[in-house]
Amino acid sequence: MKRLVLINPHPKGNVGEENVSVLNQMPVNLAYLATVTPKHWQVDIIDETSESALDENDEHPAPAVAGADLVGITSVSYQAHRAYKIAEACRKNGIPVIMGGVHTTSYPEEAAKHVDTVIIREAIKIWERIISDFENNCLQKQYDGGLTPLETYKDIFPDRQYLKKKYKYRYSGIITTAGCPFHCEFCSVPQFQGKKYRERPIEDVLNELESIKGQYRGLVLTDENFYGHSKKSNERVRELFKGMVERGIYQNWFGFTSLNIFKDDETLDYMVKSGCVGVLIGIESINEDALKTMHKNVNLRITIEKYHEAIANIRKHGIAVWGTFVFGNDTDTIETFESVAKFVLDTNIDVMTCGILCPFINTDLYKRLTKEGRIFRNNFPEDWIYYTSHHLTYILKKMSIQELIDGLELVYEKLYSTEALRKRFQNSKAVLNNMNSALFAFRVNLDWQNVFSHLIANVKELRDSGVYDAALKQYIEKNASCSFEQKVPLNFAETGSIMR
Ligand code: B12
Ligand code: SF4
Repeated sequence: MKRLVLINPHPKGNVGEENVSVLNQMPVNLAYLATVTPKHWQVDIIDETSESALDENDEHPAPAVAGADLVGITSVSYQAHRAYKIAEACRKNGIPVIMGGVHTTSYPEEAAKHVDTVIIREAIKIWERIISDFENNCLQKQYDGGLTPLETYKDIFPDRQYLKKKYKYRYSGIITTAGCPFHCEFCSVPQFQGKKYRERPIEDVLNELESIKGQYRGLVLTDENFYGHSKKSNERVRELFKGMVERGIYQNWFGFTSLNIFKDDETLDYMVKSGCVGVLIGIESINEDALKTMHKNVNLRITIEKYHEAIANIRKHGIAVWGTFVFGNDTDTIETFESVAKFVLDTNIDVMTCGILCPFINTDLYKRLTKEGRIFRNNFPEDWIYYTSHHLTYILKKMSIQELIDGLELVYEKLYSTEALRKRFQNSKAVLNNMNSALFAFRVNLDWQNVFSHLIANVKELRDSGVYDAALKQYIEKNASCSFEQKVPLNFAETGSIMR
């Protein structure tokens, strides 16, 4: 029997969302590939967040990988360098490597230098053919799986059992839609999942949910945004949650959505009845100019004035609001941090997590910052490890690196000190009136306390290394004669920022 090993790489020492217990869930993409692999193959999956794919010296394939006939690796950008290292070790041992996922889709040219075969976009429809090409010795250098009509997923459920048994995951994910018609400057989703919002038939989702009923402590809807695309799509999603209630599929879950769900009491009601404990909402910023630079139109449409009402209404239903924010926009100053912390405390958002703006490869943001010569973490592929939103990768515009650190520390102190967390938990308990949701929020906050302190440590490490100062100096010298540069203060060493 031929043996396939599928790998989810993890750069050693990275502390990110994978360290949040409710987010530490199985790689559903690899579980899908396992399902569609022909039955005469034996499939093993290695998740490097739990187990290394290389030996103790990080040089040769670990025993579980060594005997494979074929290796498949998934990767978002920050995993790419590790993925290439694993690929190199496998290929040296004569094992061909196929790589797919977000990073290869966004940057296939780079991946092609490190692996035998690169897969662009989604692999469900073409995986069988790829395996057959391998068996017939005619594996191609590149395949494009295109965007899968989600009806295709009918009766194709990811093989979760194998992973659950092997790593004892308590959380999993489920696809109900894919794609996004918006075009936020920093986001790579429309680029690789397409701009068309694709919806999976409700019956199909319900059948899958039923098949795993009671097996997971929590599920994440992996949709980038499950609500607010059109009246028709809102009706569909309402039917989905109603269907869960009617079929008695009670399951604690959370998903990503936009704030505009707040007006839809009926859907919120079905959500909580079906087991929803929280919604993660990309608030990103409470500054209209910052939202404009990000092209975050979905938020601009709601208007910032409405945020308070929107958050209060979602919470009234017993659903925790998890707001995500991004710092480091060109309009952000040291004052931004204080106002975000105040906003979180005023609105009593149950969970607040944040990141530093990240120019993911080939997004509009990446192109703009590259054109402006501001990206200094550009020694690829090594530097991909910094592309997590938990590192600073480009020169800030209106802040010094010290101001970024001070601002992040202020937010930490106001929202993440043990006393602040205790108070916020009391508020979640009282207002949500739903212990499941309040405990969910508290658990995320406790885990995020650790992740957030690592994020701050990352920026301090960058400051202390002198890399940022050197990049800033170089940037200023290079641009001394251009018009943008006229705004650069001569005393940049004092302010450490491009513009004041
Ligand atoms: C759910 C989700 C998560 C979950 C779960 C991730 C997981 N382990 O499953 C959580 C919340 C934990 C998470 C964490 C992070 N995420 Co995330 N996440 C998503 C989200 C919303 C959906 C991913 C998903 O499950 N899709 C469903 C699966 C089935 O599809 P898929 O992965 O694309 O796989 C298909 C193809 O790509 C291809 N394929 C994939 N791998 C392979 C491998 C082979 C061999 C082949 C042949 C094919 C193939 O075939 C698959 C089936 O068709 C995406 C955005 C999106 N809409 O895709 C962001 C996204 C992938 N995440 C992103 C990021 C940055 C992160 C974090 C780094 C954030 C952080 N600061 O820590 C962490 C990294 C954690 C980790 N180790 O992966 C970015 C990546 C951007 C980039 N260019 O690098 C995305 C695109 C979001 C964004 N807005 O930009 N994430
Ligand atoms: S951030 Fe959300 S709304 Fe914006 S393009 Fe990405 S997926 Fe769409």
